[in-house]
Amino acid sequence: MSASTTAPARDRLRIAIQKSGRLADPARSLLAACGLSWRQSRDKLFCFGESLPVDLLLVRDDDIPGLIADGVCDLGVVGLNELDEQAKARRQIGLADAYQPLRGLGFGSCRLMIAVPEEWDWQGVQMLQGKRIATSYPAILAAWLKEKGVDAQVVELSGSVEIAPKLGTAELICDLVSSGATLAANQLKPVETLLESEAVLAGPVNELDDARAGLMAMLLRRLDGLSKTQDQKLLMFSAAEESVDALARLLPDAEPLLRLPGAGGAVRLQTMCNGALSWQRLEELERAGAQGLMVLAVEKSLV
Ligand code: PRT
Ligand code: ZN
Repeated sequence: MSASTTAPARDRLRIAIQKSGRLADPARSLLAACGLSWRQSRDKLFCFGESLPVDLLLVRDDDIPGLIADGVCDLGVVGLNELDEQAKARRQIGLADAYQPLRGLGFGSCRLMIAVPEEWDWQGVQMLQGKRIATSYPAILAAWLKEKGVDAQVVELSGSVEIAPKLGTAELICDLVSSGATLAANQLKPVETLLESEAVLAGPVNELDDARAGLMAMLLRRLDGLSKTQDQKLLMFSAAEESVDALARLLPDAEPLLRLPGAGGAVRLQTMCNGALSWQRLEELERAGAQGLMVLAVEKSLV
């Protein structure tokens, strides 16, 4: 049953993040950039929200989907791999969906991949038929094998999956890969991608119906404001009136130039650009008559 139908009305939002590990620091920094701050409790598992009624629970990443499903937490920052695994495992035993990814957060990127011994001449998924595959993601792997029509044995391991072929517990593995160094160190090579993963903000499938709904909407809006401005730069310069058209032609990917009155007959101009503005590009603008060029990073926006 969902939290919204069982739990009493609450006026503080609770977010679960990883206590320590790859996602812990970036999750905390992102939430802080959304304007949240906390008073650290002595046991450090619960951080009381100071700037807003938004508290943090510091837990193992594996526990985050379950905490949302049980209504203990309203939101969580967790790898899509973990969320998807637990969602599929629930479905396999007939439980209804209890959480969903709300936003991709742009960190913790990795891929869930099939990796085989380097000496295998990879011919395609039919090579998996009848093999034993070691993984910590049995539900995702089972669903993928079914979709591919391959009958293979899933060997569930909670860690050190990459040494399973050497130990003889499986012929190949299905594990997370980021740089690929771990696979290479174990004489394995990646051959198939099951999932492209990143950290996500996960929330319940049912909407909240008390004060937390407003807090959640505000947090999502701030997150969107941050991700929208991530690559945006404000470009400012001044120029003589007769140079403005030529300068605008040099900025085809920017928003239309905004003109402001400048001193001594010059026009002050500004525009938003996406992505990097190289030194070369600024020098080109300068040769075309731009003066006092300034590039400013955009920190926040509410749109
Ligand atoms: O204690 P807790 O249970 O909270 O932490 P954990 O040990 O389960 O998780 P942690 O901190 O290792 O990972 C948290 C999340 O980070 C994962 O669920 C993924 O969403 C994400 N992530 C991103 C990764 C990786 N990259 C990653 N490379 N998680 C694990 N790895 C491991 C992978 O399993 C393999 O052992 O790193 C190794 C491969 O790395 P490369 O760079 O050698 O390819
Ligand atoms: Zn974990």
